Amino acid sequence: VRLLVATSNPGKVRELVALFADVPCTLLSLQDLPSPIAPPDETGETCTDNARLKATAYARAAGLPCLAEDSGFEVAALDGLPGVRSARVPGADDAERNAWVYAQLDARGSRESSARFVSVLALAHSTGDIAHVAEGDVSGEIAPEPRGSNGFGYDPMLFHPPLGRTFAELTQEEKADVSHRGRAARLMHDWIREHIGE
Ligand code: ITT
Repeated sequence: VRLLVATSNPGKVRELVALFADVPCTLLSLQDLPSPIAPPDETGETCTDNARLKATAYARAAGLPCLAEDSGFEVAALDGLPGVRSARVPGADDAERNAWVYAQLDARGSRESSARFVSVLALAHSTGDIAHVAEGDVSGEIAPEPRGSNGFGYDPMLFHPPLGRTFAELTQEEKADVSHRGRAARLMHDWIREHIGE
């Protein structure tokens, strides 16, 4: 069975391919397809809506079973923003988007806040029908300054108290053990192994 890991974000591709390395499927990424697929508009109001919508759209377009993910970074002091809009924060790169979130906190007078990452993985059959959805999250504290250069996105901003480092200071394996994506992936992985034969 071929399974399309449908995300345009290279950081997500890297982590998902490692997390699903031993499912009984041949993993393909969007770059492996013979012709490009236009990304669907993420019109959902929740990460779950958008994960389902992306899995369905990419599965239909490719004619392959498809795994898609919608994730977000929720800052408590910003009432959960940027949340489902995490990829649409203004900025040319991750550093600028991190700076934008810090600027929102500074405008409130303090960088102190709890925050969390959320991941929703959706698996669609090649018809586009949703087979399974799995969620994971991880909570931490906003780091006083961005720290670390591993990972991607908002990883430098989220301090993980149990390991005493930000997510961008963890190795990919350490991050996978504790992250939102690792948690969601392990649930999805179990489901795939039960439902998809060799
Ligand atoms: P696809 O829709 O093509 O999968 P995307 O980057 O647009 O790619 P999302 O819509 O799910 O994906 O956006 C989630 C954003 O949240 C993402 O762009 C990152 O900025 C951030 N994010 C997600 N997972 C993260 C992680 O593990 N560490 C840091 N930031 C993360």
